[in-house]
Amino acid sequence: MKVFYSPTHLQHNPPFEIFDGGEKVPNFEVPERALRILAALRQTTWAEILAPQDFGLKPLLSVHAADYLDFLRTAYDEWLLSDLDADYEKTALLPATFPPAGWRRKPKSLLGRAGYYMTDLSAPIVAGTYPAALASANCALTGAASLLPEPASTLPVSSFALCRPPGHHAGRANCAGYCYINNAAVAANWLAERGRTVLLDIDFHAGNGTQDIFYRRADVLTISIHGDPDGQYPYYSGYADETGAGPGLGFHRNFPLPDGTVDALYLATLDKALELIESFSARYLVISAGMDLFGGDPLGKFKLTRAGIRAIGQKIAALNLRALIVMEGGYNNAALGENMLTFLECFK
Ligand code: SP5
Ligand code: ZN
Repeated sequence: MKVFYSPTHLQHNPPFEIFDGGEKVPNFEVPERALRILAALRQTTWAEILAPQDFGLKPLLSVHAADYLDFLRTAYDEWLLSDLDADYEKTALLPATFPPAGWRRKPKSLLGRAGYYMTDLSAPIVAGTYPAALASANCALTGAASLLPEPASTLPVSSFALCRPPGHHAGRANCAGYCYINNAAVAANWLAERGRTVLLDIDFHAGNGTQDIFYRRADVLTISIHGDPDGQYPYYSGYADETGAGPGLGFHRNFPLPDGTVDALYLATLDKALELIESFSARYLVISAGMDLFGGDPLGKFKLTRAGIRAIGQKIAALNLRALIVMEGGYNNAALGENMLTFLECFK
């Protein structure tokens, strides 16, 4: 299996985040996450680890607003140059003021724009955020391109984009939840120009950025299975009655599940999602693969076992679609390499 990885992610290492409730903690989305998965892949005989190609900005601009990408590109340098009289080191840009829904003024000032584009306190912008986010998106795009051109064989083809930072909370014009550019959405949009595409999100957290991006589109079916957002991040979308809008009505589905969800309930829910995927008759499948569904994840509330992760992989792989697996969350670093290998082995 081809694996796309760029060491540029190491430049993105935000020092902290702030939890709901106000606790300031070391950022959970650390370089070690990708390094653990890379190390596990290097132990295998089947993973072919490759550098991504540079696809430029065009495929990103099909998914994200140009002004948002400009903000990501320039924000940290502006922060360093700003005359804000800070008596602390400007290691990370993070606003503390956000517009209520419907207030759409976009201030010219840096901190005004920061609150406009940054949705929560877990996605600070540091010196290396923009290059790392670009490299991450290029891993997803190169992975998507590796599913083409059609090989003579009819066997399914799968590849893995070892993306870091992750992407599924990034919307058309906002970062959030450790995510800056929505890697899976960029790849799914690119593939959708070449064939019917489904995006299935199994990260513990609702894929709210992906929902935002594709909500009015019928050409990409998006499905997310996740912890009930009424009690879990990202709180404000991911509910079962959100099924798309306008021409996209019926082409987004959410499957919220309760705290403590075990393998059996998860797999029964996955079966419903897979039925929807089969009736969509897709050619390409993008999987937002977050391993924070694993029992005991510090940011998740499910109780899935490793056997459960294998069963999820086997069921999805049995669709026999050309599949791009895109790394999202997963914060039990000691288990992350093995968990991801277990999932990927179902697709090789
Ligand atoms: C990509 C991804 O998985 N992003 C997840 C972002 C979640 N951020 C908020 C998590 C808050 C969890 N509350 C933790 C309580 C720890 N004791
Ligand atoms: Zn997550």
